[in-house]
Amino acid sequence: MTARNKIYFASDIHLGALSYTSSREREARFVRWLDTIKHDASELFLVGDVFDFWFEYKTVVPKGYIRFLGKLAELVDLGIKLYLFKGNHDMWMFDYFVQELDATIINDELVLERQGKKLYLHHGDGLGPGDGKYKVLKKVFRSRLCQWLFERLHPNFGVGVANYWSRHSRLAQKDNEQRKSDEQEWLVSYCKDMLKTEYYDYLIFGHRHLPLDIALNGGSRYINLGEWIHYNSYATLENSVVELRYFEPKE
Ligand SMILES: [Mn+2]
Repeated sequence: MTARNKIYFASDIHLGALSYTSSREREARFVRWLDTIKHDASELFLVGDVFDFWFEYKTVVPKGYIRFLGKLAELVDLGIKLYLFKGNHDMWMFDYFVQELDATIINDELVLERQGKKLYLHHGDGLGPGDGKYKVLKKVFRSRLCQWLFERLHPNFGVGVANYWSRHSRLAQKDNEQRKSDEQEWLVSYCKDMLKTEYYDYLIFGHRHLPLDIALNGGSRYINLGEWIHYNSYATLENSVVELRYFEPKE
């Protein structure tokens, strides 16, 4: 029995995305990864967009993902603490995972200290300069009224429309994301701004869909967790160091 001395971070698995077959294949891969971490993980942070779409009705949740949810339950039952961040695709998680998985749901950012390091975590949507349209949309989508109205739609229609919309998001585009200059990597700008007033050792995000580990001023690092369609990327915190890693790399 190994010690539970590692913390794991992953994001943007987008379960349900692209096609049923590709989602099932990705789910199986992610479950294999969860199997490899279950003996040494103390905490698991899923930093948003785990689902390509999620909505909880009062008595009903979306179909699918049973192996993934079963595996999460197994990890939680082994004593691993689970954190689920709301992403821009799955902001409508309410109390189902709190009830079933003892998960802590994070609405926006989470600041915490682990292994003597100060961490800042956020999915990454709606931060930094620009993207004004999305910032407004996020406020609307997250409002109780919007949720209440969506809940009134029949799921066959509501989830149908949502899935149609998801399928036309940037994930559906064929090309991988490309690294931009630091000035154009808007989360880098956001981190640099934040670091002017508060020190963090690691600033960890998803949303960018590109695994990144960028040194910032003063020894801080910006980590982007990438995604699970092209990269199978994740990060670990072990011996006070955060490292970006790849599960079952293609080459
Ligand atoms: Mn995403």
